[in-house]
Amino acid sequence: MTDQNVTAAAATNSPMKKLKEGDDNNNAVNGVKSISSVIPGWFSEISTMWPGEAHSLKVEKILFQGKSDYQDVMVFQSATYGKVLVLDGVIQLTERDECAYQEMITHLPLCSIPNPKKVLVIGGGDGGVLREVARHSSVEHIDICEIDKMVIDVSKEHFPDVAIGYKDPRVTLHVGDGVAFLKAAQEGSYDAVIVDSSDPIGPAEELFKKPFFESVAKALRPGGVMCTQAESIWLHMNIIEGIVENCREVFKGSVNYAWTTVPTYPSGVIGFMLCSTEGPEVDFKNPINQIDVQENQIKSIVPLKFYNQEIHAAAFCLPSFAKRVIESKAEN
Ligand code: 4ZY
Repeated sequence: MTDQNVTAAAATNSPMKKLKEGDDNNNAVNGVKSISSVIPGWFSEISTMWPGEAHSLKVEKILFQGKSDYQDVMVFQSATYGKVLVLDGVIQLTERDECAYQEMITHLPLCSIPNPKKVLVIGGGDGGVLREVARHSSVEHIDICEIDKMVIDVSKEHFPDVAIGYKDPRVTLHVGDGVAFLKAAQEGSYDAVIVDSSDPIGPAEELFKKPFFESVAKALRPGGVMCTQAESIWLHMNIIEGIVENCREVFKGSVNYAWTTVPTYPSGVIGFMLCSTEGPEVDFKNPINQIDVQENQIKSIVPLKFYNQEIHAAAFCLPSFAKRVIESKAEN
């Protein structure tokens, strides 16, 4: 049984009994500290990507469990974060805090360039990034390439306020491999590429490698921008170091790291790598666009919950330990 199976099993109403009424995570039972993943009714996120720790959410009801061609897919109703989407045992979004990720990964790049018109989203099958791109009235066309149709279908059914992004008439959906899609993309054709990947184990592994970044750079116009999910400064400095190194070699414009807080992601934070190609200079730290709230093409879209101009600028302030590593790698 893998770690992931253990976590999924823990969320079911399994016959495992609560060890003793009143026992909780921190209480020793028979001299042994209880393990959160075996407490019935709780989902614990256990992975080799964050050894020795696991964030847990109380499960009210499992709403969907399936196996796609690529991964295990689960949706559950949590006690305190709304509905939760889990892929291969890893939380991808919760209704309560998804705004912090989707808004930041989208508006950090799109508010940094004048009049973005053509945008490509790689991954992001839940539709949340599409919802955010749709707030930009300058955008004329949005391609999305998501490999897993089950993620799209499950999101449309269980997360309508996230998947609402698919309703925008500017969106064209491509179900397939993002790496292949980018290789075939017309050179210089996109103003922005947003890579909403999961962790670099499983289907998303290639999205962290140099050849992928080379394809992104080729598909962007001069002075075009990429924003990619870039893990946690608390857990993954080695991965981040590699991403920064690759991006510095590939992207000849700006290369910056930003981060945000997402309470249900491992360590409670997640980062973004922001890069631009050679051409008109991009100053990611000083946004030039405001989001045009009046011109949403999707009428029922909710107002921004997280992003604003101050938080945009603040996202690039790094703690010293991360700054040392990232700035040394990001130097020309
Ligand atoms: N798709 C965003 C995401 C990335 C990493 C993790 C969770 C969600 N762990």
